[in-house]
Amino acid sequence: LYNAFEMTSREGKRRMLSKFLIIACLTVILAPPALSLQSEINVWPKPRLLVWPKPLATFLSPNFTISSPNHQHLTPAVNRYLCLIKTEHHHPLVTPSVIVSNSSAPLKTLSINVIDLTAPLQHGVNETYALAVSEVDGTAYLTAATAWGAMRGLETFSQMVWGDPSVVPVGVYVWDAPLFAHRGVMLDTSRNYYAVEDILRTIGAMSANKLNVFHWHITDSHSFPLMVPSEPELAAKGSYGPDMIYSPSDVARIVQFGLEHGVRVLPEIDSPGHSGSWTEAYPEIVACANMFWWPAGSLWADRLASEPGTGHLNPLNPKTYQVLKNVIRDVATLFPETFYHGGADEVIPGCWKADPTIQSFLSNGGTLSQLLETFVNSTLPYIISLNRTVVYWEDVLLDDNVKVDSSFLPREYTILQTWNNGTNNTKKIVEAGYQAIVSSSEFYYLDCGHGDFLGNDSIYDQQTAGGNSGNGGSWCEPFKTWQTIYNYDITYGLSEEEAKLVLGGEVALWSEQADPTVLDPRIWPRTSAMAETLWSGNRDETGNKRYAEATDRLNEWRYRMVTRGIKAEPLQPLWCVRNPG
Ligand code: CP6
Repeated sequence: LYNAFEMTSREGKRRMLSKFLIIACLTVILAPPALSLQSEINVWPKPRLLVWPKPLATFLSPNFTISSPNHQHLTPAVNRYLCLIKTEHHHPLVTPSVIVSNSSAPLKTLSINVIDLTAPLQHGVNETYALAVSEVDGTAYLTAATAWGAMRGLETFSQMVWGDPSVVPVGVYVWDAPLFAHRGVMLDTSRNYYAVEDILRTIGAMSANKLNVFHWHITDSHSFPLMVPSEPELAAKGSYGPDMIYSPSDVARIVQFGLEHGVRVLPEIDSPGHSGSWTEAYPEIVACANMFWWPAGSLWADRLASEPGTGHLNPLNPKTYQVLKNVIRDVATLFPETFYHGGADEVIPGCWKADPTIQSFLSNGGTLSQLLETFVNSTLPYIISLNRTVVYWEDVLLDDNVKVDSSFLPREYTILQTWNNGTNNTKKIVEAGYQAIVSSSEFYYLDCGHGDFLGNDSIYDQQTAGGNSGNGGSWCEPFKTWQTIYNYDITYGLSEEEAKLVLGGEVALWSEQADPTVLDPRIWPRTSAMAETLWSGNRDETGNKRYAEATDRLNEWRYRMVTRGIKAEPLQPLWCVRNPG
């Protein structure tokens, strides 16, 4: 399917590709992606297979064009990449030592062939592509399973062009496909507001890193920034202000931008916890809206104002479901994505217990878990009826205090997103037969660059840094380095069968201490580390973690992101370039 023979026979009149391509193709057919030859071509994330036996290159023709089938979302992507490839002129930190062969014609065409143009952008869509740059006929061939795979291949090709005038390696063969289908970034737009442009820039950078899910944690206790057409009061009263509301046309723009970048936009409306912001419009459906559930006088609450009253929707009030179902229905209309994230994290017993109607339910023998079961049973079937698969945070099944019986969570329609206890909870989820998305807070939480205190004033006297425990230390320390993120094996300790239930992973940027001023450097290039681990893994051919090679390549990639308008943090001083190790 993806070998270059088909491409050459279809291009019958053109000269045969050189001998090595045949060998490369046989390698692909006989021994898929295991062995990849060392190359100096910087592509991030690293392709599963990249063969470039001779360091030959050619110039990009001034008349370079991309030929591609017409497709609603691929065509805009092709135009974007054509412009990028012609104008980028990226200067590598260490220029690959190439021979610009005079037998090679300048590269005139990138010819795209898509096998299934109808496949929609949804979980599990085939993102496979193969790319061959001919040594002789001035053409590069990109064959992709779907339009979305073609976008991945276009990105790879764009990263293979450098210099001014632009140079392209020839005699290159790439075969590529992701290890994990779900590769995401979660952004919290409730604690702080992000403009639509910030979200689009993030989705664009995700696409450049071959990430494919923008998990949008839209609402929380702090603000309700989404205009829900049938419940307009929620945003009118619960947002930070009239200029901090995402309108239906804003959402449409974001969804459209996602489609043109091969990035799904997965909405989360967090409930029943984290719903304090609903109080402004509907105080009658929210418990404990004004209750602070952490110790009085804690720095976190009082000084940093990280959490207002967390506010939980009241599962016993029929009005709750009237409002929430309107929200769910409108969200399903606004977002074509077939996953719907319902939240269900961090139900705080003291919050529900503060409500008088819930108190009488509990004193008549009811339990907190029954309350959550009532809530799930009154919403999940409705979400499924809208042809959606439900994603919940793992708490709904694994929380120590408030959780539902697994009989309330149908396995074929429920995915659990883990964030606690590293791979232990991932194992618990898949052992229970559920599909998992991994966002382990110890590895994938990007929150705090500058740290934060959870405790009392005595923290200032501590001589040693505290962990994420007890009275001292911080809820978001330690800072996760890119190496920490890169190193994490999300299916560690799972059997092969269990590992199949792990759909992939997401980094999470909670926004108590993030807003547009720090968005890019907080996310990039650390998220590139996860992007590579989930796309092609973090190990070299011998099974060793590939830190050294990855460091140079990531550094290079970071500079390219900067020239593309992403303010990714630096990894090294420039001195390292002038004094290569
Ligand atoms: N908000 C929501 C949060 C967090 C979660 N849910 C969170 C918890 C612990 C840490 C960071 C973030 N701020 N709605 C947990 C899923 Cl360390």
